[in-house]
Amino acid sequence: MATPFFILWGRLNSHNVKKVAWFAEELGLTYERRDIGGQFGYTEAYLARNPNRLVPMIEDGKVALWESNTILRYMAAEYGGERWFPADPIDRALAERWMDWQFAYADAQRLPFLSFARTPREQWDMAAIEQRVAACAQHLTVMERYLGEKPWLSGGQFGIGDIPMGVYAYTWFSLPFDKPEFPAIADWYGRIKARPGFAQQVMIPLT
Ligand SMILES: N[C@@H](CCC(=O)N[C@@H](CS)C(=O)NCC(=O)O)C(=O)O
Repeated sequence: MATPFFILWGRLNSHNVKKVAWFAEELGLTYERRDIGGQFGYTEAYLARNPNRLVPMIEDGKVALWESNTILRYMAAEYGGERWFPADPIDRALAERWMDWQFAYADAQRLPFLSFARTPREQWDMAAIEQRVAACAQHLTVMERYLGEKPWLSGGQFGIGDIPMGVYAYTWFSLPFDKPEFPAIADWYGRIKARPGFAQQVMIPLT
């Protein structure tokens, strides 16, 4: 086996770890993923490098880096080149804004996800879940409009701007709650699902 480019620390049932694992596949980088966080707990050695007590973190021999979207930007710049990290600041910013936008979306989707994946059904608070699903839908209306004009969140071609919301879209489409339909998002998601790295690293049972 080729020497791994980097170590990816983090359990794969984390949305934020999935982003990095998927992007590594897109870039064709070899890496070794090590389970840590959640049910695996943390080691003192890990916490010395990432005191947030969160995953993911990568180590590539040059840097130990945490914050998933920062990791994506770093990987694109360091290992991807112009294809993944355009020199034009406007092209780059128009794609990258969807990465920051994703965090507010993730807040809205947290309760429906945690209820479905990690809470016994009899404890579901359906009123609260429905309220949060409606909040997700409100965010997605903005994305729907954009994807009616551009094929990808990154613009003309798939890029790092699509990665964070791609991961959260898998969860959205997997949730068994009543949800409005978003045709442009469904079309984009169909193309995302066809990417081998996504199928491999993201489309795993929600736990
Ligand atoms: N903003 C951080 C958030 C990281 C985060 O919240 N990670 C969650 C998993 S998605 C976590 O580490 N939870 C605690 C744990 O797994 O021990 C990032 O994007 O990397």
